[in-house]
Amino acid sequence: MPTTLKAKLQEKIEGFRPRITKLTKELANVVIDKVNIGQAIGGARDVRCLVTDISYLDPQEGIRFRGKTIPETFAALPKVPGKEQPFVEGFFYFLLTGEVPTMQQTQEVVEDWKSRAAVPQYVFDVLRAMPRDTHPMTMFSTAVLSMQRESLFAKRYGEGNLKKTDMWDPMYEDSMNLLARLPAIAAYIYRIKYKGDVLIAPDPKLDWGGNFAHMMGIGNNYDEVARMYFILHSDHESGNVSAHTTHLVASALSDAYYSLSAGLNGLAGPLHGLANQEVLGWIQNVMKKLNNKVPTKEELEKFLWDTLNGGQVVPGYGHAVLRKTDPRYVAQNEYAKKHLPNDPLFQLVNMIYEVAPGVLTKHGKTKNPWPNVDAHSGVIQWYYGVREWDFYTVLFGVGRALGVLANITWDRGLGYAIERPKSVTTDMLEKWAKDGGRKEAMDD
Ligand code: NMX
Ligand code: MLT
Repeated sequence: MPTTLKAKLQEKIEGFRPRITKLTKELANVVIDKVNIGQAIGGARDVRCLVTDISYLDPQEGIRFRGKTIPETFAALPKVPGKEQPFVEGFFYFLLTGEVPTMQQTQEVVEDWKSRAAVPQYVFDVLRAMPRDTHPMTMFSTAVLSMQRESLFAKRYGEGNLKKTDMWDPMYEDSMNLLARLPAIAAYIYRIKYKGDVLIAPDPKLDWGGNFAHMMGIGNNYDEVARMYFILHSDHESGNVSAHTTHLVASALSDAYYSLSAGLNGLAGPLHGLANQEVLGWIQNVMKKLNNKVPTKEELEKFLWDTLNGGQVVPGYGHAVLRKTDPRYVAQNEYAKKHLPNDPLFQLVNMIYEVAPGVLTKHGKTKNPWPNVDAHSGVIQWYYGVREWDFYTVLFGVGRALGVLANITWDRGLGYAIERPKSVTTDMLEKWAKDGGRKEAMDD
């Protein structure tokens, strides 16, 4: 008997298919974008060639999950009893189906994930075999990949009779199994790396976010931070490196384990998810240079210029799509105003917000001088006692898994093709530049 979530997902996928069939069979030649040389060399920026209905990023407004802004999303979802933040389980139901679940439907996902949460012992053995100075993102990605032997998708595909229209089913099962296990894996990495190998067993009474906080060993309402953080980091449409990589790898019909592990490797880059650790490193460096004195605005301005003149980026600022302050930054800022208003690091982050956009604008390179999600996330973690900042990207990764796994489940539901853009040579670009453009493209 499928759960409500699975039955609802099947209904949604089947209802959606005729739209995709019409678009690919009858309307495939409708032009939606053109590509220039700058975009071909410059990371395909702004080229509209990916499709997802799970989230959409407007450059001015920021992210909407299934059509809802961040405040609307948080307001709509069922809350954990006695808490302010929603269940992550209910949020996943919403991402996957586009419908806000009832409390009962949410509880069903809570129970479903609990029933799948046991992490195989060999995963812990693999982590233990790794040198303890290995970056936690390497450990996290390796742990995910090590479980690939569990893939139901790979098993069903290997049996030779998995129909294309049925592929979403084992992809969904793999995604649910993976999600259920990620909090325990992430907390295990944290505890063996930084907490003297003293492990904390899961508490079967707790929800996904609550159990994560419990296994991390962090109290003082850190469960609320965990829920907020995972939801905020979940999805940012399809073109960012982690989402795109996960989608790309899954497009070869690689299973969810291969795909998520690949996406996490992309997230581990300093221009992407690692920026949250870089921000804390940057701030600590400033404080160290000032013998732990809080900098003045003038001192801060000088440090920003030193970073830029040293040929480095200011971490946590700028974005490939956004042209305003990231609403994920705003959401965290509001949380911090309420729960840690007097924290010196929070005050410093606010001061950076007052100074950095002006400096970046004067510097004149970035198209967006405003902060992104990573400018804020480390500060809240630091306040709650998670001070090992090289762990921060793992937290991003646990959250990002929600979005990318929902996406690849839908990819299989809608039968999206293997991804294979066309490359050209530099000689070709130079010739087309001389000709005033590629003739065939201009004729279209
Ligand atoms: N500090 C200094 N220079 C910057 C910054 C920044 N924060 N942001 C962009 N630039 C530079 C960029 O390096 C590029 O220089 P060049 O022409 O010499 O190559 C120029 O400005 C134009 O870049 P943009 O078109 O504004 O940005 P792009 O879309 O290429 O890159 C980021 C977007 C996010 C990679 C870039 O803004 C950046 O490196 N930011 C700092 C790192 C960061 O916070 N990353 C996290 C992003 C969010 N996330 O979680 O993934
Ligand atoms: C993300 O959340 O993936 C980042 O903001 C990067 C992006 O969207 O390009």
